[in-house]
Amino acid sequence: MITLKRFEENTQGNDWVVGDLHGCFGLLKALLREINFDEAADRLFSVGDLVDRGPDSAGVLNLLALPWLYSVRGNHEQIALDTDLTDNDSKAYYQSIGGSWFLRAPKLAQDAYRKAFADLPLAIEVATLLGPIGIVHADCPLPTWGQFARTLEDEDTAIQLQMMAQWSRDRIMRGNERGIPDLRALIVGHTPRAMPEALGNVIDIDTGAVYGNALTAIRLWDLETISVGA
Ligand SMILES: [Mn+2]
Repeated sequence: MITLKRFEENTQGNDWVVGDLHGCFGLLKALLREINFDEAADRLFSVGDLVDRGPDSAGVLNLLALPWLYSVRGNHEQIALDTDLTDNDSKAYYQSIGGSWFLRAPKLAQDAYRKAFADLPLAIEVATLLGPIGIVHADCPLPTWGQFARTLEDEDTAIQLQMMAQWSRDRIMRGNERGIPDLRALIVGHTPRAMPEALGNVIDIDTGAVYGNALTAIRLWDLETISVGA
């Protein structure tokens, strides 16, 4: 299922979005301390790519069980879903991009990982006082969020949109500053940058935690970023 999940405004606490974790869950703990995360009132959204390459990927089910954490599905979760475990080339590809933790796991565990990843939405929309904020792993593949949301309901085209939403680096490569006019901001990851980087109102918060750089979170009410590590 290719879905967009909508959240009401958080009137009790702060909403944050964290960048690509890739199994760096220890660094996430440090980040939560740094932002004084309040588990009773705050919400943590994720741009996806929770797993692969990093040390704690096998613990992802504990992360996804946290009642205050909500993630979109990144290209790495998608690859865990799509890898053909009877095909050596397919497995070799996943291995080459950090999937050995998954390939080594017992069949029952692989099934549990896949069930959890299949449940993740492709996109999240969060209401804030200053307007809606979109969250997707790589990019909004259409000029407006509204078009994207509507087109996702059409199953024939949704699969192409899913690919672009999880993989596209087109906006960042072209330096396209047009932004997404019907959102307050779009928060993405997928393309590691030295610092959080805004193109128009599209903000990439992947600061390459798994490559020894920083892990970044952005607070939704003021779009302030905080990084730990590096
Ligand atoms: Mn990615």
